[in-house]
Amino acid sequence: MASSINSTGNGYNFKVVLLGEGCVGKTSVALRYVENKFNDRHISTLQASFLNKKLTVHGKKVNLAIWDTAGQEKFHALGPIYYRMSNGAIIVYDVTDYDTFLRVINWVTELRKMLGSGICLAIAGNKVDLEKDRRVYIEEVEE
Ligand SMILES: Nc1nc2c(ncn2[C@@H]2O[C@H](COP(=O)(O)OP(=O)(O)O)[C@@H](O)[C@H]2O)c(=O)[nH]1
Ligand SMILES: [Mg+2]
Repeated sequence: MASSINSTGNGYNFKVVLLGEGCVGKTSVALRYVENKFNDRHISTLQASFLNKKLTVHGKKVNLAIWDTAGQEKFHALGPIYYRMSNGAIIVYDVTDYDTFLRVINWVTELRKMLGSGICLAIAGNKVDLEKDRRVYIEEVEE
């Protein structure tokens, strides 16, 4: 993605957006990945629109901007600014909440509407530590 190289030439900038129903753990996934932290409460007050992670991939510097919602996902109203110029998206569901898995398809539809079908997309089942409360099984997900 040469278009994502920045003007100073010292690395690639990629933007990834987090999507999915409220409380599935989007903010937690981002915080765990970027700062290796976990908070057992719903972090609804997080105002920052994105977290930055610096990586080296095959010897090349990458600045990853991970965009997180501030709760607007409840209304399925993230708006064009949220999606603008994204290189990829991660749709998160909660393995203990079947409804959040059913809604993954709505998020795929929304994403395609905003960004077309060329986008790099990953789907993540979160809260796998709560195995005894699992409602979404991998066989069905793969299907
Ligand atoms: N047990 C468990 N709880 C989680 C996990 N990820 C998030 N949570 C909890 O789920 C709730 C919602 O998480 P949050 O990140 O605010 O979800 P968001 O609304 O999608 O951003 C919080 O109480 C988190 O602590 C996980 O992997 N395991
Ligand atoms: Mg959140």
